[in-house]
Amino acid sequence: MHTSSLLLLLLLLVFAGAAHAAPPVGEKLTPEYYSQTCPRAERIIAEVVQSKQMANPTTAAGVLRVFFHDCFVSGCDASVLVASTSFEKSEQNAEINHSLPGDAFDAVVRAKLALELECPGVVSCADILALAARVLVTLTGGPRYPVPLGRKDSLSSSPTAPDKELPHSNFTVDKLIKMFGHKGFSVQELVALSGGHTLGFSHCKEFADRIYDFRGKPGSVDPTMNPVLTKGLQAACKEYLKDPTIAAFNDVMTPGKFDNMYFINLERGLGLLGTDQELWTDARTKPFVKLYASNATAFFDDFSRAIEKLSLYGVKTGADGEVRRRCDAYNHGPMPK
Ligand code: HEM
Ligand SMILES: *[C@@H]1O[C@H](CO)[C@@H](O)[C@H](O)[C@H]1NC(C)=O
Ligand SMILES: *[C@@H]1O[C@H](CO)[C@@H](O)[C@H](O)[C@H]1NC(C)=O
Ligand SMILES: CC(=O)N[C@H]1CO[C@H](CO)[C@@H](O)[C@@H]1O
Repeated sequence: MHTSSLLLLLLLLVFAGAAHAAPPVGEKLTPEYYSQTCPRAERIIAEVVQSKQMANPTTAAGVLRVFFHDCFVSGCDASVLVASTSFEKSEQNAEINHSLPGDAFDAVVRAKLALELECPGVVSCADILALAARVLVTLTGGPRYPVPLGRKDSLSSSPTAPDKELPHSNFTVDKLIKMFGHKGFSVQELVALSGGHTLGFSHCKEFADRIYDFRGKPGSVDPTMNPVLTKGLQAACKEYLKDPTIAAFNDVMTPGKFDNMYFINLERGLGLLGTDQELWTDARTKPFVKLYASNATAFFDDFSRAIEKLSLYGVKTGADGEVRRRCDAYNHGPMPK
């Protein structure tokens, strides 16, 4: 009597423990996930995003950033792609999304359309985004890293999560380390992933305090910024309050090329965002900046491992998600407008 109820309790505990520890029901992710059901998936995605990148060279940076945002907010589940409707607000309503580039969304939508013709209802939007990011990193000169497949698309998208889950350009290194650490990423992985800022641009408001009113003092500038860059940015951003679309390249030297120049820049005070430059100031992150500035192979190796890990963050499998028919809406149907 006693022993059997104890056994039952133990069994319950074991099962409860297992339910917590094990990944959600469903298959393990593998690069061969579509080899039977949609063998040309990868090639189709590559073709579509390559031609998009040729027509619009800002696509690569946009897709990489959207992928990062997708993964950090509730896992790599295409929740970032869901459009807000008048009935249901999505992540796209978050303040931080307001600058997510339309070209990136367009690239995914086009790839999805092509895939739905080839093998309808098979390839998830989360996998398309993950593969598109890899294709574009490689195309711009970066490493070709493995992308395990089999992500399902989310059944929800929270309009308040992005502002809580994503780093801001005014974060301290301490806050960055805490946020990445909370999600299971080391200091070294934080620095390697920050190398994504070798591509793309940031709007003036993201670094305006560094060039116009550092620490709230009008007219003062961030002393860690190279004065040549400060002068250039002050001129470029002069009208940014009137025209919020004005932006500057994250990597001022080789903006369209995926390379380790971002880290070399930091050594010279040429980081654009406060969070970029502080990786060089802070003793915990500096050694990795040094390493990646001096050794591009080390950067590519570590970036590859870190972004593959990022691509597995919080993924949904089995009944925890679905394969959306279109990337901007759940399959339970568009809500009436
Ligand atoms: C470490 C913390 C990070 C912070 C604080 C941060 C912040 C930002 C900010 C403020 C922008 C400019 C947005 C705009 O003005 O439109 C930006 C752009 C960008 N971020 Fe990050 N980011 C971080 C990490 C990452 C990571 C891990 C990746 C990818 C691996 C990434 C990829 C990008 C890319 C590619 C752009 C350029 C987007 C474009 O040109 O369209 N960022 N980031
Ligand atoms: C950092 O930026 C965010 C978004 O722009 C803003 O809401 C927040 O108040 C800022 N935090 C600090 C400490 O300035
Ligand atoms: C650069 O990094 C790679 C990969 O970690 C390593 O194998 C190589 O020895 C390093 N090169 C130098 C010159 O340190
Ligand atoms: C609320 C909002 O502005 N959402 C935007 C998020 O980004 C996409 C892509 O640029 C826009 O289409 C949304 O309007």
